[in-house]
Amino acid sequence: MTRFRVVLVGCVVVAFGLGIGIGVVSATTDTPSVAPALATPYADVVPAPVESAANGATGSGGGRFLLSASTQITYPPAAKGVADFLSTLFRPATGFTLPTTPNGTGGIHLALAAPRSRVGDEGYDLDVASGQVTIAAATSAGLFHGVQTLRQLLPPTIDSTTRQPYGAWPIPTGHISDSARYAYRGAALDVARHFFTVAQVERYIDEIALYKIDYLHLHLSDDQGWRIAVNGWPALTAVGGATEVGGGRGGYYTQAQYRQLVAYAQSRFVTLIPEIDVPSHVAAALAAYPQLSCNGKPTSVFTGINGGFSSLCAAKPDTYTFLHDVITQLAALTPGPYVGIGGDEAYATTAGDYAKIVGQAAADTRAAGKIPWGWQETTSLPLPAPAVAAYWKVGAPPASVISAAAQGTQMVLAPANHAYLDQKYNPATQLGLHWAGYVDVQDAYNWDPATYLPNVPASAILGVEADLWGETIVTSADIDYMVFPRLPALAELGWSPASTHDWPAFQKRLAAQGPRWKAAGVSFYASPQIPWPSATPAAP
Ligand code: TNX
Repeated sequence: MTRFRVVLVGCVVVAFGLGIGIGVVSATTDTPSVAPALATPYADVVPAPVESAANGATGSGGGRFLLSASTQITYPPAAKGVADFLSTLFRPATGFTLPTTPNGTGGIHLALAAPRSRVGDEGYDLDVASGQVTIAAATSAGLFHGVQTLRQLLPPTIDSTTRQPYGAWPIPTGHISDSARYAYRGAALDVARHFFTVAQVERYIDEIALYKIDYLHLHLSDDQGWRIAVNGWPALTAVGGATEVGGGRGGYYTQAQYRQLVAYAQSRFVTLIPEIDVPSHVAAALAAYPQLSCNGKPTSVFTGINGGFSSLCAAKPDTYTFLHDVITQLAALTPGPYVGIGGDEAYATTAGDYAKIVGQAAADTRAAGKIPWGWQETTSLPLPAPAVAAYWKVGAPPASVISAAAQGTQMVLAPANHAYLDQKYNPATQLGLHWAGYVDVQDAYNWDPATYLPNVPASAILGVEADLWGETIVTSADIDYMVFPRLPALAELGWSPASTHDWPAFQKRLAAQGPRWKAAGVSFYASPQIPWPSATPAAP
């Protein structure tokens, strides 16, 4: 490896031998060479930006910005959170904690300057010149998304979890202008079937934020577990939280821990949607409080994987006290607009009882100042607007979905045969289920949310959601394997304009993510549909 001398001048690293050296020497240090630049980073960004163009050579001798230990981040005070995030983002790989300076210019410059009329609430302009990187947006969320793009313009080893031997990291010069197609780009994590700790969920938030996902829907209750403490109902967690699929010890979040998750997600511009599932998928709650079932008989906890057999009792006043307490407390923990009330697969509930229970859950949600988020089955009522219904089934939409959408229900698209990340990739996949078929990355990518539901206007589509159900998912490595590479495909459907949709181009762009996941220790499925760089190991 070539070693050369780096001279630290105030806040600028000056590297002799690179043609950009000047200035007064304040300190010197032996530093290994510049990390190898990427050949086509602007063409490889996922999700695809609205517009992007490289405008410089990628080799040595110009056409690049060099990131080093003394690259300053300059920012408007309102974007301090983004500056702080960026300041330590590359520390594991580089050892750098980049200095931050409010109100300055130079270095990596964050600006709340781009007009909202052009980049929207979440878009940004990113300009890389050899002397300064500028990210401009109308909001801090836009700046944050610009930072996530900037990461992908750096070499893949910038995401390493271990220190790399480079003193400077090249970003080829160029420009990106970007904005979001849909406001809702969701991921769902099922913490009910198997419990995931606060640290595991935070890790997942970081993974989804890379691809500009902005909602994380947490499935907090199901037959196999109740995962959130509710004041006044201690057995929900003491009994219902102490189990999981297969009979493991389960777990739950205290309200303080849940608040910690909310704050962590907010720092990544991800909004949490807490979901409790009623009137079915409630065996854990019934094991804790038998009076919520119609026969009132004690039941033991459930550790299998079938669903839809349990039901709250529509005739019992306790049911409504329970719903009110749970929903009111979830709403109080939630800064975002939505609280999830479930509503799927209620095979043990009559249509009339379903309407009473789901109708009351929705009313409680609205009374607590939130918009009810339910599965597509809730369109049978339908819930009065504003309401969100998530389409998950395979096949043509039932009439209730079409009429609810016409009456103002906003649709989130999570069709299982494209968007369920718990479905196996192929018959050899060890993890996952396959009731919706096998879902490889091309299946995840090749559909258009705007035209997917016949007779539902594009204006009724709030966005897309990639759902990881947890029946077979036990570890963070399991999460990674099922989520990557499909989540970026769905994230791109949510973020990128339809005009960029192109499977051959996506195959190539996704391939460039492989070395990043490898560097970051993400155990992804190396689908044979993608031309991974040869250093990436083949799929098992
Ligand atoms: C269907 S999606 C379910 C979930 C399961 C999933 C497994 C939905 C609304 N209900 O309860 O976990 O399939 O793929």
